[in-house]
Amino acid sequence: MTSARGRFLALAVLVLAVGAPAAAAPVTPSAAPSGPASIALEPQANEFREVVDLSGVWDFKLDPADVGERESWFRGLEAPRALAVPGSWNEQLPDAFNYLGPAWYFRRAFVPRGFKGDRVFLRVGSANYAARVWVNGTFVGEHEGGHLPFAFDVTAAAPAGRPVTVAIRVENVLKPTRVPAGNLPPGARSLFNSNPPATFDFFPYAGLHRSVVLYSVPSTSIEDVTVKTALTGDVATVTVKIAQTGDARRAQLRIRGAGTDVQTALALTGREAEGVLRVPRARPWSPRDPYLHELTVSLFGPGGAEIDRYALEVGLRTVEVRGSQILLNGEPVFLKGFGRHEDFAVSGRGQNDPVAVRDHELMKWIGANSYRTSHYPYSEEQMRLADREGFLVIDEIPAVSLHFGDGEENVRARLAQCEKDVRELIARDKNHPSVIAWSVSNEALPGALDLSGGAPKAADPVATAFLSRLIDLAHELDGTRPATLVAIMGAPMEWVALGDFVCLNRYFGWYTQAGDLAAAAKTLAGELDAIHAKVPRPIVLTEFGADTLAGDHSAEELMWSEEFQVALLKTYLDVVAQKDFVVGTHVWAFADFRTAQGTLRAGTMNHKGVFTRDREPKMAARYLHDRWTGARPAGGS
Ligand code: GCB
Repeated sequence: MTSARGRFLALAVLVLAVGAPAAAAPVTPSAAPSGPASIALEPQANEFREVVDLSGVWDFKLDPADVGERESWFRGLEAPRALAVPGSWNEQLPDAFNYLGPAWYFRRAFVPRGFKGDRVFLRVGSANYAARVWVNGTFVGEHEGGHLPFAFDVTAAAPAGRPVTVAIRVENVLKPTRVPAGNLPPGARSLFNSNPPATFDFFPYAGLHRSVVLYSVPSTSIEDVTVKTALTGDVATVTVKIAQTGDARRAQLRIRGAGTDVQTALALTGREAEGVLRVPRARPWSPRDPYLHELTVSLFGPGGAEIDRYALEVGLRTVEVRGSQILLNGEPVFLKGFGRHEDFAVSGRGQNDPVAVRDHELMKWIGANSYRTSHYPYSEEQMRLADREGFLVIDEIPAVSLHFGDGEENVRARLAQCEKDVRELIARDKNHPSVIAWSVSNEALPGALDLSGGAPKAADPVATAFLSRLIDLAHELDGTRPATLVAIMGAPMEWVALGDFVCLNRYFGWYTQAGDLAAAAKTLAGELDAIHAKVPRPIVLTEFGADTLAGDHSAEELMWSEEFQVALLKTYLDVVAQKDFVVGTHVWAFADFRTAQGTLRAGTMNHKGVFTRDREPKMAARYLHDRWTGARPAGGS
């Protein structure tokens, strides 16, 4: 048993530490009085809280000479262009497709009078990759890392009942020290030789990818809520830990739904308190019945009046790894689904709710019950969709293609960023019933890559310590979910063994043994057995697939044809059906997606989608639908 795993099991019986506050990069003290604020609770509107969504068309300007800050562009942009938020700039502006340097967003808004007397925050859902923020010309803070929110207290900078300006400088310069990395020095390991020089197989879209909101909370308010659920017989125990800002002395917890209405009072003597709600005849959450209860947390003032409230949708469920199985509510579960991307024409990586809804509908149609947020955290809206539609999500930080051969300093910088990502992800997503596991990396790269399926080489201890640290951190922050990492073909066994369950990406029959599916089946079967013999834990096949040009057909099942994609998926699913320790299959990928330019990617796209980029089904979609919905018997896989 590895130390990471051992520690997880020990931690599982301890009370969970409260979600860590957001850890944005430190800001220049003289310029930013308040520092980063907690991103744990998504802003919501009710009698005590207000939200102003600044989505829409903003002023925008590229800053290739990086003069904006010196020339005070934060006060307004001369000759601005129009750009939609949320949305990447790369496909909205045809001349900026490959541009990843600094650019400025600016807009005017109004701080509602109703914000008076409250604390006011500006929250950015995702800025890829680094952002610096000004409100009414005052620098309020900065943040590194795409895909996760950050917020600043702007009460002083944005008085209620007055106009306000918001300026955000965003850049996505690819650097070896970033996560994921790019622009590696010559000789450093990278799987791709692409333009832009990413180390990963998806386009490095840049910009404000999710909403920017101004919101208010009362001066004494709920800052964080952490929910843990347990099931004993038909009774659910809901343990709720709250943190407040201010000095309320009394709180109330209430859970409603499925004929239940249970509440409990909570005495507060400091910042944090914990209470337990018992729900008799509980209706557990599951993919088959994704029922959500409403949990409300209220704070009361000295006179007994309610002064703040926060509502959360809660699923009563448990997740556990036991032996070679993943258990949901105590029952073995098989994960059927996909690796996906937030990717669509024109909006790029920008939050696109209609596409997210269609994706979840198509996944339900096809018979899927699970997906991985490959290769970065998805929008909060998607996580709520997963909760209500009943998907089992492996929630991943942006640590794709980690490499370790470019010196201690760079490795240390990436570790710090990964740790920050793990903290921010768990702070944001810890209460979603859909999230069944944390993934702390995808395809970390060994020094020497061997794709043959033979015995892997020994690991670089620095890399093992890096990955192990991330698994340990996920366990420290959340004792209720397994943590894992996704292993590339040929990854050292030391890495494969770090997760509470094993995740493998395999491309036999495509990148190796090209077009030979009989050989691929043999290699896959042998390798699964060999890995399970060494690491007797459940295995999820987190990627397998074939690039497929929609409309390309061949009776001989030739590579790139729709027939070949069906044949490859069938080959893998048939092998898996013989291995009861394989508890999940995620096809790569749900839909075709944009990549950087390179010789491997025709049309600047990865074509391994079962759906095209505009979500039309390839033959494989019908095949999976028949197989996964039981229209064609095929074991549990
Ligand atoms: C992988 C990566 C994924 C790629 C995929 C491919 O192993 O995890 O990001 O897109 O292979 O299609 O090559």
